[in-house]
Amino acid sequence: STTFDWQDPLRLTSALTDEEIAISNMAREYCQERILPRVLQAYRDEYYDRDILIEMGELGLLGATINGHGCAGVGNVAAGLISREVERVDSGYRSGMSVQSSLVMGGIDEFGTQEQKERFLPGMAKGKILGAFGLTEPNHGSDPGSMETVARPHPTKKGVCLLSGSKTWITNSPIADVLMVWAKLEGRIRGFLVERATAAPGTLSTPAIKDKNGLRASITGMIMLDGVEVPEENMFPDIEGLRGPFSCLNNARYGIAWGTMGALEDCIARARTYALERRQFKGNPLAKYQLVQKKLADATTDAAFGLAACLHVGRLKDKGLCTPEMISMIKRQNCDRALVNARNLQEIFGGNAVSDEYGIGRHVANLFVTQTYEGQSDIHSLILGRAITGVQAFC
Ligand code: TGC
Ligand code: FAD
Repeated sequence: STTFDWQDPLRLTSALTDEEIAISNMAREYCQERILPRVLQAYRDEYYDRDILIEMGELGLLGATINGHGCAGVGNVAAGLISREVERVDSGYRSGMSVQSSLVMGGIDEFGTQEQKERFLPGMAKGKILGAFGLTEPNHGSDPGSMETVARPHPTKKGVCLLSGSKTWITNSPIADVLMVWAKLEGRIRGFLVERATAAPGTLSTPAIKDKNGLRASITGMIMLDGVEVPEENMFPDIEGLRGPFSCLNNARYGIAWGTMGALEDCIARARTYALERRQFKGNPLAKYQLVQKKLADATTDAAFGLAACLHVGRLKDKGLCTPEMISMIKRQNCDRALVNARNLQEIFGGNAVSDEYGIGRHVANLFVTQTYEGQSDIHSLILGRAITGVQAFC
């Protein structure tokens, strides 16, 4: 067709394979029919329904890019399209999925032993084993290299480490079965798979952080470790330093770039409907006014450009040609543009924007979080600035 489609302005669909379109449609149907009806109450109650991961597992949406171990083995573009559909409903649901898929399953797939992969990945792919990723600490967020959590060799038990320290703002931690904890062993950052079921009483706690004003449909907490015994078969054997956690983050940040465009597309659709229905001044719909049209034009353009960039980076990623800086670029740009546009579109709703029934305020609050986690936007500016100038500006 040669007509303009405001829901797909640059014809992203024309650049997708039949398989990618089928996966996207399947994810959309699930998200719109099964999780959209739950989100308003979940957000009000600050409740994360753990069954969502089981349902996603049944559809093959978890760890979707991983080959084998019960995972779907799809390409990076298909995985991005899944994130977009989940976040079209709510960033918190995409968050729970991202942590499970990109950070924890992705980390185990990339750095785990064969035994670790076989032990964790099939159950995680089904959503039966739930994961959390513990990097951020109370005193070290943007600068995880300064982390204080330590692993010490057990004084008497050979091949066992004792983990002590605390992690905060950890998605899924209160309900996770396996916590991927990054800690310093002899001064070097190493990755550990801490299993809740085997931790001695009193050594591990994962309190929830309540009363959030964003991402309320996702569960967030701390990880408090006080001499948790972790056997060496639960440590990643070969990866040392920040390259471990940052490699996991590359995949998750890529997914956020797609996801935030889904949230923005939902804001556009809601604002367009409202602008066509609401009438002010001589019975005219708000959509007739030029200032309102500009808000819709800006947001629709940014969503289309953001998705085109994601598609391009996804294709490069499939060919092994994607760099972390490309991911910083699309993560930063898409989170920033989604947040700015969502805030502008919120104005179209006038006072009704304040009612949670209209959905727009929820996206605005969530998108602030997406701009903050996995590297706040200014941190990604500095990553790009370093790559452009060769001079590092972090400290
Ligand atoms: P720097 O000197 O830059 O690097 C240290 C080592 O790491 C390697 N590296 C990477 N490797 C793979 N991919 C990347 N993207 C990498 N970036 C760096 C680097 O090559 C080096 O390796 P080696 O072998 O030479 O040691 O480290 P720095 O300490 O100067 O880093 C600065 C900075 C700002 C880039 C970094 O600390 C940063 O990105 N900060 C942001 C922190 C962050 O993103 N935290 C995320 C926490 S997890 C989370 O938020 C999950 S939310 C999930 C959800 O709910 O959806
Ligand atoms: P800070 O590092 O204190 O930064 C505060 C501000 O200062 C930011 O704007 C930052 O850009 C700026 N700043 C810092 N340093 C510089 C500098 N050198 N130059 C210029 N500006 C600078 N973490 C996990 O490990 N796992 C999770 O699952 C996880 N889930 C999260 C879920 C939620 C809901 C939230 C809110 C956070 C989550 N995080 C998680 C933590 C998140 O990654 C951190 O909040 C984020 O990395 C920022 O760290 P910080 O909050 O300590 O902010």
